Amino acid sequence: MTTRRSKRTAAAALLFLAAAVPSWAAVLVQCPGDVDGDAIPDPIIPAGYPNAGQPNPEYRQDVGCKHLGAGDGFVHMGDGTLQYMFGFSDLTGIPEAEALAAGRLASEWTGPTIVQEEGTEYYLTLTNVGMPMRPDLFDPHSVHYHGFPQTANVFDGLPESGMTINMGASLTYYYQIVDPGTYLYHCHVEATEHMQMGMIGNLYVTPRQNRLPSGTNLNGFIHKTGFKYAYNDGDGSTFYDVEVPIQLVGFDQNFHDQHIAVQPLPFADMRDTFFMINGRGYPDTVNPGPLLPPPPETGLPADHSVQPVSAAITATRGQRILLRMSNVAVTTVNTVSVLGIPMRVVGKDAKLLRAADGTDLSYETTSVTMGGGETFDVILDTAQVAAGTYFLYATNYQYLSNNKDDYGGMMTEIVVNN
Ligand SMILES: [Cu+2]
Repeated sequence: MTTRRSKRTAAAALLFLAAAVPSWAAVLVQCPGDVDGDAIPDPIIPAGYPNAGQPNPEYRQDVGCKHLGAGDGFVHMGDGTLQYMFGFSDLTGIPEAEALAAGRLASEWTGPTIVQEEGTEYYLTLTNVGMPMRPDLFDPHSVHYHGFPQTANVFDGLPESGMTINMGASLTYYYQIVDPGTYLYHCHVEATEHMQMGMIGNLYVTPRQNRLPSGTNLNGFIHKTGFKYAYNDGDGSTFYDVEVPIQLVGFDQNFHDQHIAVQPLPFADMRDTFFMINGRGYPDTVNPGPLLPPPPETGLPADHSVQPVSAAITATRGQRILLRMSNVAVTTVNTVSVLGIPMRVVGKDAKLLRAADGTDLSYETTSVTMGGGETFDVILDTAQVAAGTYFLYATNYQYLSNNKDDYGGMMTEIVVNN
């Protein structure tokens, strides 16, 4: 039997618990060799810990860590329109105790780019920092690497078969990274909604071939320390000097506006109105630095960019440019073209374009068409081109706009200097 008194006590306990929610928050970074919980392995034990200043016996070079926050935020479109979004923030380097505060409204568009080396044991901590602008929601989040071959089901981010992370909690995903290439990741919770809202980013896995001893002969191509390749090609054919991400993305203004207005979401009408590369509409794409300041609605300091990735492509004549292309737009198939610079597709969906018997399947083209979730590795060779400015642009010309503003959208510039 429940007495009035015990009811009152229960209510008081609930109130107490509600007030104490932040102390429930369980941010736990798991990263071998990381002493202070900032997701950066420490070769030397940091100050304030036993044996500070001594070499850390737990430290291993083959461990890669990252700490992402998942939550909401605001970004600016190319015409200045403010858009509400869901997204990922980079909490790597932030102490655990400060992670929830640091991730608040700090979502980046597009999500933080993660780079890991082939052969790495990769620990990714995802912390759900909550959504201050939608306190009516209690959505969990996850990380799913689309097409990633080294994922245990439990770490695949599918709500149906694996874990998702509730607000105020964190989970560390574990992967053994075996295959180099260009991958993308997204939240798989209510995937259409969360991806349209901005929960997408890229992972680049660099090949072992980058770390060969200087002077190694690759079938006639002499490797030198510092040389970089897209794949373990064995012949230098995917060698590049300059690397640029080209992430094709889009926002549907109506969907985002209905979302912050707590209105029913128009799923069937979803249709992008802002077309972007790396989270920017032209001419923001050619801004070489981070876009600043962030929208005041984020409460972030003026030097904290939530659109940090430039799409400006710059090379010196003779250099080879690797474009890590991906289509992470939810509603559109995208075709992008480059005129005037030979463009060779060397990889697709994180696979070197080569048959099992060694037949070269790479090809030259002037355009690449990408469906959602596809990635392409493309090398631009500037050896035979004149110095000048070239364009990479969507061939669906209506995508060259920032909603109602013409001359924007999915376009960037390639500047080849002498
Ligand atoms: Cu999500």
